[in-house]
Amino acid sequence: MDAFLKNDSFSLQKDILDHVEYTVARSRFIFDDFEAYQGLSYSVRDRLIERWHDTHRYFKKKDPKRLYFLSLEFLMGRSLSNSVINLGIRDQYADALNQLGFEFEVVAEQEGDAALGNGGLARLCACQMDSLATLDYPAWGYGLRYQYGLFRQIILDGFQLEEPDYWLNFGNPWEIERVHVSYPVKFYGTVEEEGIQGQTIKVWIPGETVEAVAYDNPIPGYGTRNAINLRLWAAKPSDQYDMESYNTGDYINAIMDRQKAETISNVLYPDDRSYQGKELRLKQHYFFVSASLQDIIRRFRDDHNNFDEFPEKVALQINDTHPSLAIAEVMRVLVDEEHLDWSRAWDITSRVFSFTTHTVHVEALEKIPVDLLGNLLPRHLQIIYEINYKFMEELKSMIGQDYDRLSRMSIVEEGAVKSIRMANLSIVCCQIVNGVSKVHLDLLKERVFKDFYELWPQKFQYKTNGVTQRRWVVVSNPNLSSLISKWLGTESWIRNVDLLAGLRQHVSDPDLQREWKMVKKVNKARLAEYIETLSGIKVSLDAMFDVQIKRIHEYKRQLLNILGIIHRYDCIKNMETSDRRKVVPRVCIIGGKAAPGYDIAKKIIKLCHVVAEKINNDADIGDLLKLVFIPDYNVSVAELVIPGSDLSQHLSTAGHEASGTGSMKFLMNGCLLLATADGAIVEIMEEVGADNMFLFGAKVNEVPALREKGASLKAPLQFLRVVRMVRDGYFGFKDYFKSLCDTLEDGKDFYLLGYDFASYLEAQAAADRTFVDPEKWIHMSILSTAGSGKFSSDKTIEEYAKHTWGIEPCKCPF
Ligand code: GL2
Repeated sequence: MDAFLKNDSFSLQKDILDHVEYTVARSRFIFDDFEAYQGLSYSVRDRLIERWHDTHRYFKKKDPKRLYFLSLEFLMGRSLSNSVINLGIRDQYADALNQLGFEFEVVAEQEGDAALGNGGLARLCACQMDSLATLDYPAWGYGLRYQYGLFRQIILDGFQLEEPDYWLNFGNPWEIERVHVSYPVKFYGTVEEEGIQGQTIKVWIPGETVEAVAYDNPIPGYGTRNAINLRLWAAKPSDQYDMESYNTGDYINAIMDRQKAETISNVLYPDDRSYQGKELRLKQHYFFVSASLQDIIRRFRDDHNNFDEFPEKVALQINDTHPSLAIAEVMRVLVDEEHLDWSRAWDITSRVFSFTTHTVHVEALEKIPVDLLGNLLPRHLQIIYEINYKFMEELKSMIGQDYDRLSRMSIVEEGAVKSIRMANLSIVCCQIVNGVSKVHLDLLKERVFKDFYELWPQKFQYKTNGVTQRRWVVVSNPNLSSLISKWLGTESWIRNVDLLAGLRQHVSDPDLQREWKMVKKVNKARLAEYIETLSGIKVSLDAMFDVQIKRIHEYKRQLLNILGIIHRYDCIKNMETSDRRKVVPRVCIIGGKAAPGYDIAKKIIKLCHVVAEKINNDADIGDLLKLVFIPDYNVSVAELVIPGSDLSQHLSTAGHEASGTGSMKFLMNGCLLLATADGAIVEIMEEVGADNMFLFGAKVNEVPALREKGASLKAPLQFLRVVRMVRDGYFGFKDYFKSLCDTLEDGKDFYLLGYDFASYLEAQAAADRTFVDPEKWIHMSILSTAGSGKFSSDKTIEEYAKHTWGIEPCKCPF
C-alpha cells in the first residue's frame, strides 16, 4: 500500500506550514514554538492516520483473531518524538523544522504529558501497546478518556498540593474524535421477567442512559507499517436522556442534568491501591466496559453470526480487576440479548477472557458493595450471583463442606458490608490468570490466591513485565542509542532486543568505555541543568547521581532512603576534615506523587524537603551531598532523569512489589541498581548477576517471620539515632513528623526499615567503593544494558500472544 503523503523535507515543511495556517489558524509567516509543535503534530498525525487506515483495512481483510486489551489506565506521556521515531521520519522532520527556523528538541518540549494513569500499571499498558504495534499483532486498546488526568503536584513550602491536570486545555492533536462511533450505556433501573417462546427471560429496564463517544489514538509500530488503535471513551449526554423534563418546561434544569452525564469520564482516581466503593468509580468501570464490548461485538458481527466462533476471533484481556464487570456484561449480552442458554454462554465467556493481576496486597483487591452494584447494575448483580451459585455448587462437589474455604473462595463476601470480590470473579471465569513476575506468581500461589491455586494450578502463570526500548532508550537517550547501534553494527536491537547482549563482547574495550562514560556525562549535564532551573541548586557532575523516582508509598520506602541520607550527612558532619576527602560526593534525587489522601506519604515528601533544606544550605557539606526533590514527576520527567542517573534505588520491602518496571528502564540505560530482592529485581539479578548490582535487605520468604518477632526485633543504633534526629526536631516540624516516626518504633515497623537499615548502608557503601573505580563502574553499567533484553515489553507481549491470547502477527504490507 503506497503512502499518499510524501516524506521529503520539502513536503514536510509544506505540510507543517499548511497545518499552522489552516488547522491552527496562525500565519505561516509568524508562529511560535507551540504553534510549530501543533503544526508538526498534525502533520505527523496525518501520516499516522494513513498507516492506521491501511492497518485496519488489512485486519478486516484477513480477519485474524484480535486481542482487545481492556484497561482503566494508560499512561502515554508525550507522543511526538515517539511517533516520528516509530514512523522512521524523525531526521526528516528535524531537517524540515530547521529550515523553518525551529529546533526539533525545543518544539518537542512544548508537548504536555497524557497522564491517564497513576503509575507503573498504567505506563506498562503504554509500553505494551507500543510492542503490540511493533510486533504486528492485531490488537486494540480500550480505556477511558479522562478530562482530568493524574493531578499535577505542586510543592509549596515542602508540602504537596494537588492541582487538576486539565490536559486537554491546549487541544490534543494525537486523538481523533469519532462522533459517529458512539454507544448508549445504561445504568440503574429494574429487571423484569418476560416470556418469549415459552421461555422466561430477564429484561433489564434501565433508568439512565449516557452516550459513550470514541476518541481514537493511533499507536504506530516501529519498523512496520502497522499502526494500531487505542480507543478511549468519553461520556456525553444521551439524546434519550430524560425527555420528561423538557416536556414539563424545566428547560434549564434539564440541560444541567444532561451535563452531569459527562462527569463519568471527568476524572482519574488518583489512588492506585485502595478502592473505596464509590459509585462514580463503578460507573466509570461499567461505562468503559459496556462501550468497549458493544464495539467489539459489533465488529465481530460484521463478519460472523455465530457466537460459538467468538473465542476463535476474540481475546479479551482484563488488566487488573477494574474491567472485570466485562465478564458479567458478556454473559448478559449472550443470555439476555442473544438468548443463548447459560452453559453455552458461560463456555464462550470463559474462553475469551484472561486476567492479569498487578498486586500482592490482598487488601488492595477490589470489592464492590452489593448494595451499590445492585442499584447501579441490577441485572449484572443477578448474573454474578448466578455465576457464584454455580461455582459454589461445583466447588462443594470437589472439596466437600469445607465452609471456611468455600467462604474464602466465594465471589460474594458476607460481612458487615456484603460485597462482590472482583478478583474472585475474574479467576473463576478466566482460563489464564497471570502475575507480573516470577516472585509475584509465587506470592499468588502461596498467599493471595492460595485456595484457587490449589484448585486450578494450571490457570496460574507469570509474565514478567517489560518496558519498551523505543521509548526508554531510543527516544529518551538518543546518544546511548546511537552508541549501542555503533558498537553492535546495527540498529536491529530496536526491534530485536536480544541483540543487546552483543555489548558483552565489547565490555572491556577502552574505546567503548570512554564513549559510554561520555554519553553519561552529557546526560548528567542535561539533568544538572534541569535541577538548577528547577531549584537553583548547582550540582557537581563528578558526584554520583543517585535516584529514586516512583509513587510515594510506605512499602516503596522512600523513608529508608531519606534516613540513609540523614545518616550520611551526620557521618560527614562528624568526620575529621582529612577524612572528608574520601567521601564520594552524591546528588540524591527523589521524585514522586503521593495519593491526595495518603497522609503518611505526604509527610515523607515534607521530610525530604526539610532534610534537603538543611543539607543543601550547610556550607560545611558543599558538594559532598545534595538532596533534590523533583516535583511533579511524570513520564517526560522520567525520560530526562533516567538517562542522567548513575545509581537507582528500588527499596520495597521484599514481598510488596508485584514487579516494578522503573528498575528496567534504569537498567536499559546502564544505571546500576541498588535494590531489595523483590518483584522483577530477582529476575534482573538472574540476567545481569548479583555482583553487577547492590542488593540488600530481608528476602521475601524471611519477611513474615521477621514480622512475627514484633518488638523483639531491635533496630540498630545508627537507625535509632537518625530517627531520633527527626523526632527531636533537628530538621524542624517536630510535631508534624511524630506520627511518621511512630511508624518506625520497635514492633510497629511493618515495612522493616529498622531491620534492613544496616544492610542498606552496606549496599550504599559498596556503591561508593565501586564509584571511585570508574572502570569497574562503567563495566557494570555496560553489562546492565547488555543484560536488559529480557525486560523489553516485546518479550512480555510475545509471551502473552503465544501462551495466553493465541494471536498471530498480521503485518500490513508496505
Ligand atoms: C503495579 C505494581 O505495584 C507494580 O509492582 C507493577 O510493576 C505494576 C505493573 O504490573 O503494577 N500495581 C499497581 O496497582 N500499580 C503498579 O505499579 N500502580
